[in-house]
Amino acid sequence: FDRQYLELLEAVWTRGDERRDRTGVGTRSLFGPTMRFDLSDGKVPLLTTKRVAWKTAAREMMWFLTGNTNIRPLVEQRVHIWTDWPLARYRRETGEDIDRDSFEARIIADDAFAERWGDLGPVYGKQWVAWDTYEPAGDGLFRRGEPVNQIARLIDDIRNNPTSRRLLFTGWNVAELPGMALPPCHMTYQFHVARGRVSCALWQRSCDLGLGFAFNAFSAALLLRMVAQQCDLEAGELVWSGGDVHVYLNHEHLVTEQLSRVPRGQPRLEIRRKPATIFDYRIEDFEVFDYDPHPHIAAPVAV
Ligand code: THF
Repeated sequence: FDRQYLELLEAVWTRGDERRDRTGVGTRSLFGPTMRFDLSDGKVPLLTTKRVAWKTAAREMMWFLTGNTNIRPLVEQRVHIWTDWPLARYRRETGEDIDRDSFEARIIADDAFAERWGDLGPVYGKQWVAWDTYEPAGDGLFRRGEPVNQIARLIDDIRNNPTSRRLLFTGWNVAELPGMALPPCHMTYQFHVARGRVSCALWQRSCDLGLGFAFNAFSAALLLRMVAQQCDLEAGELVWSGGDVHVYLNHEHLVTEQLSRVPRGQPRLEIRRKPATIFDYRIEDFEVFDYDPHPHIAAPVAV
C-alpha cells in the first residue's frame, strides 16, 4: 500500500500541473490515477510511512452512517477534522475572531449554537442514509416521499441480488450541492460480488494526497469490511480512482520526508463482533494489528 501511494505522491509532486485551486493555496495535480488494494486476510490500506489516526477516520465513517451532518458528535469524540469549515463560516459571518478550541467548546456546550453554526448542510450522511424524495401531489405540487437509505438498500441488494450491476451509492445529489459546506469528494462507491468476495470501486472526484487520502483509503476499506461482514462475504479488493489528485504546495516538507521513509510491514484490521446491522458498529469493534508506523507528519489543511 505504501509503495503504490509513495509512487503516486512522487509522480504528482514531480510531474503534476501546477494550478491555482479554490482555496488559494495552490496545488500540483494529476488527473485520473487508479490504485488497487488487496484486502484479503485482514490486510488494510493504512500508511506505515507516517502515523495515521485511523480511529479518527473510523469515527468519521460511523458518523456518516448515522446520517448526522453536524460536527457536534465528532467534536464530542475529539475528532477535529471537520471543524475548520464551520469555523471559517462563523468568522466570516460574525466577524468574531474566535479560536478553534473556544469554537469547539461552544459547539459542545450550547445546543442552539451547535445547531446554528455546527451544521455542514446535506453532506455525506444525509445523502447516504436519507436522500430526500418527492412525489406528485396533483396540481403541479409535490409532497415529501419516504427518504431513501442507500446503505440499507445496498446491503439488501448485495444479499439478494449479488450479480447486480447497480450495487452502488452516491453522495452527489446535484439538487442539494449548493447547501453543502463542501460537495462530496469520495462521491461514488460501487460494489461487485464474485467467488464469495465483495469488492468496492470508489470514485473520488478530488483528492488531497498529502492529508485526506490516508483517511479516505482507510475509511473506504473499513466500510468494505463492514459491508462484507454484514453480507457474510469476504472482502476482496478496494479499487480507488481519483479525478483531480493533488498535492498542496505547502505540503512540500511532507512529500520530502515521507518519500525518504521505508514502509514498515502490513497492518491488519480485525472486526471483533458482528453487529445486527451496518448501523450498529462501535469504535471498540475495530482493532488494528501489526501497526508500527513512522512518526506522524503534521501538515496544514486547506479550507
Ligand atoms: N479538504 C482538504 N483540503 N483536504 C482534505 O483532506 C479534506 N477532506 C475532508 C474535507 N475536505 C478536505 C476533511 N477530512 C484532516 C484529515 C481529514 C480531513 C480533514 C483534515 C487532517 O487534518 N488530518 C491530520 C490530523 C488528523 C488528526 O486530527 O489526528 C493528519 O495528519 O492526517 C478529506 O476527506
